[in-house]
Amino acid sequence: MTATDVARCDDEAPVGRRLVVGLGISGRAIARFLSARGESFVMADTRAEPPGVEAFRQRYSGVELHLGTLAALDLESFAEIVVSPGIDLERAGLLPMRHRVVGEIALFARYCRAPLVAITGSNAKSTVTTLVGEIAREAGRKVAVGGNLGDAALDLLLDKPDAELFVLELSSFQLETIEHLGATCAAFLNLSADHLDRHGDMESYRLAKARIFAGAEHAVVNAEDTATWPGNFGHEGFGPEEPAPLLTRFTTRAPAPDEWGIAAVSADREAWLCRGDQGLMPVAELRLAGRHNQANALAAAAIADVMGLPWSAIRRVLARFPGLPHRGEIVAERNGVRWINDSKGTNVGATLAAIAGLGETLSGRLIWLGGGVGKGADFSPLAEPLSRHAREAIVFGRDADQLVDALAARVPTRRVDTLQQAMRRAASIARPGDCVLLSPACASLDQFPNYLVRGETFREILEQGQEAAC
Ligand code: UMA
Ligand code: ADP
Repeated sequence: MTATDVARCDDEAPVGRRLVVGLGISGRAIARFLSARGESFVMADTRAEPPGVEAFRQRYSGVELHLGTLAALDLESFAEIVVSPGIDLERAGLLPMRHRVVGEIALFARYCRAPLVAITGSNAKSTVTTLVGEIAREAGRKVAVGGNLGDAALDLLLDKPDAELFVLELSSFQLETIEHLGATCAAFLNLSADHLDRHGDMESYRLAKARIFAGAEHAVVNAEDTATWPGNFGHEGFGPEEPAPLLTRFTTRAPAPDEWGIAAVSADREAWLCRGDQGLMPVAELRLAGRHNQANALAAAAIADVMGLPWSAIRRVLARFPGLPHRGEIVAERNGVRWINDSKGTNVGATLAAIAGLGETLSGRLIWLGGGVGKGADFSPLAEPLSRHAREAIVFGRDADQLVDALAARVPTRRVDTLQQAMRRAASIARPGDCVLLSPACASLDQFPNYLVRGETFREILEQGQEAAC
């Protein structure tokens, strides 16, 4: 960021002291960014003893720190309140101050001067974000990738000042507070139930995500999921005064002339990824498996194409990208039984995609491990595919009883307490050809710090052979 940029951006920033809420990854990035710019701020966290508080005190000894309810602060005295994504504005008592509330991503948008690709959706965000970043790198661009995965957006702005392109994964929590993002390309990949405990209902969740289109030049959306289309948001997603973005759609069916999709374009009728009738590459050359990953590859190709990245780079990356850890990752093959870690399957939509992808490939049956924090979701859509593919559903964690209620009438269902117990039960009933799938359809926070630790625990139990112990 140059001095000229800072001066230009300051026009948009309110004058006065700020309140920063949250001592997590985002809050620390906001504090670092404001400090680097010499801005004064007060730091707050609604928890009495948030993790990392001592490290913060040491690093920012001159910054006033407030812990506990925000009601104890004179909120009116702050020119701007910068919240972390985990903050529920209503619960934190910030709704009356809504006009002064922004998030980390609003600060990013205020100061970012390079083109931005912004990616949201209920599922596949990390996979598509990583693919687009890899394609840009392959094409020789200086690209910075982060947001809801990896580095916080504001850390990227400080640490990669020469980036020619930013690619950000954005969650509904990060988008909820956005008024104007101004992405060169905004992608909304899919919508299925998630975070309903925070957003209340599907429409509020969808509208939070739709803010990704505010000020966007191009939109990439899912042709098979009308909930992702910007035209469906009325004036809630972006203001009536802003022109609608140019639209590109992707589908796993045969594409319309300007869409990305899958069709037989070669003489031998082989299925290809294509844009209209122009073939990009045969589906068989994709390293990622499953129909859902074909959609992800098409979304990444569509975004890369919109950003002017060459097809040769797209092809090379799609042919070699093995997928991210904890997303349909085969971690062991034992006695003819495959063990798959899909710990990032944290909602029903993700788990349905994982089951559908695997169902095509199984010679035996599926043993499904799920449970944790359901975030207000309806688990009943899992019953039909599990009744077709599963030997047993083994459920654990806080919302296990809700899973039993949703599944037991159609699928043999066993309730246990922990992941390890679930794995022992799975090992005791698995037969050669079967697949044990950890794709919990739930967040992990009742029993693990996050989904990564849940996935690592699954792997460690297998590495130590503890799934077989009694
Ligand atoms: N919290 C409080 N009081 C506070 C501040 C936080 O109780 O004052 C609680 C929140 O309710 C939450 C936790 O602390 O339970 C963390 O919240 P946070 O906003 O401080 O989170 P960060 O550490 O800043 O991490 C966030 C994202 N997490 C959430 O949105 C919950 C991270 O995504 C993201 O990597 C990071 O910003 C940087 O952008 C993680 C995530 O789980 C992977 N995201 C959700 C998802 O993908 O489904 C949205
Ligand atoms: P996100 O960042 O949105 O959580 P990820 O790329 O990390 O997305 O994938 C999370 C999970 O979503 C995966 O473990 C997989 O089960 C599921 N998934 C991946 N792609 C899709 C898709 N296109 N549609 C539905 N579910 C998907």
